[in-house]
Amino acid sequence: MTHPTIYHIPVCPFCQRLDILLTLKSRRDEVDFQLIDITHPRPDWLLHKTRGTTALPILETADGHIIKESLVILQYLEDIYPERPVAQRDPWRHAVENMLTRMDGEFFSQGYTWLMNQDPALREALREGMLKQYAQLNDFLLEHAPSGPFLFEDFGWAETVFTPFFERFWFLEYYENFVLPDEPRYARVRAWVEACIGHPAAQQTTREEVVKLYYDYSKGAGNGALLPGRSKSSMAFEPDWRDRPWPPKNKYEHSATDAELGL
Ligand SMILES: N[C@@H](CCC(=O)N[C@@H](CS)C(=O)NCC(=O)O)C(=O)O
Repeated sequence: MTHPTIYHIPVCPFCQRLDILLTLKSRRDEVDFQLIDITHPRPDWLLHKTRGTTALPILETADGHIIKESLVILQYLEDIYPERPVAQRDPWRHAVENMLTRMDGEFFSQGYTWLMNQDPALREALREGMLKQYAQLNDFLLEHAPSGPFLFEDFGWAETVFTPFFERFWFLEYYENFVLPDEPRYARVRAWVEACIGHPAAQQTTREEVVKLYYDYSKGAGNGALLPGRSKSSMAFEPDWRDRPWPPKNKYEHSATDAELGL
């Protein structure tokens, strides 16, 4: 093997981070990307590589070592392809982007928890929780990068980490009618989100793909799990999402069948 190999799941936000970083470095073609179908149990050869863990992405180095965790893999790629650095080199600037990067976990969990919620009574609290996350990002950006749109001059490390979530949260617009209110307290983060989503290196997915593939998540079934009465997950490779209809939006009132989802 001469190139590193990344084992990844389509539409996985953590996997998209790696694709974005490599695209920024113009190194996308130097890594082999191997798709894994999340709707089937992991194959034995893959479990052997991971010593039993199932989360992806993982990277296999050219000499056969396995690296797990998207942020660790990002750093490895940054180190082996040091030209066109994406992370900041100045210690203070690097600390700033790391502080922002560390806010990714709560942001991700809030969005996915809301998407997977099945209790309409919790909707308002989940919406508030999501707004709080955006307000925290807004505050951070106002302190460290008031003029923007990015944290520093260009789309960089923090943008690579967050943009896949901004794009996944199209599912909140669709299934939860969530829009960031047009208010000054979200203006800075809104400019950041828009600039991130519009960047040429972050075009690996679309609103339509996210909305269609994440239908089952919106009904509470994550990671390719099967919902009652269904024989196929919305995360399945076939039929291609482009050939499927848009799913029903009323997740609290209705459970779509395979046929309604074009599966
Ligand atoms: N902290 C991990 C999270 C990776 C993760 O949760 N990946 C999901 C796909 S989006 C996954 O593999 N889920 C299936 C599983 O864990 O078995 C990272 O940053 O790489």
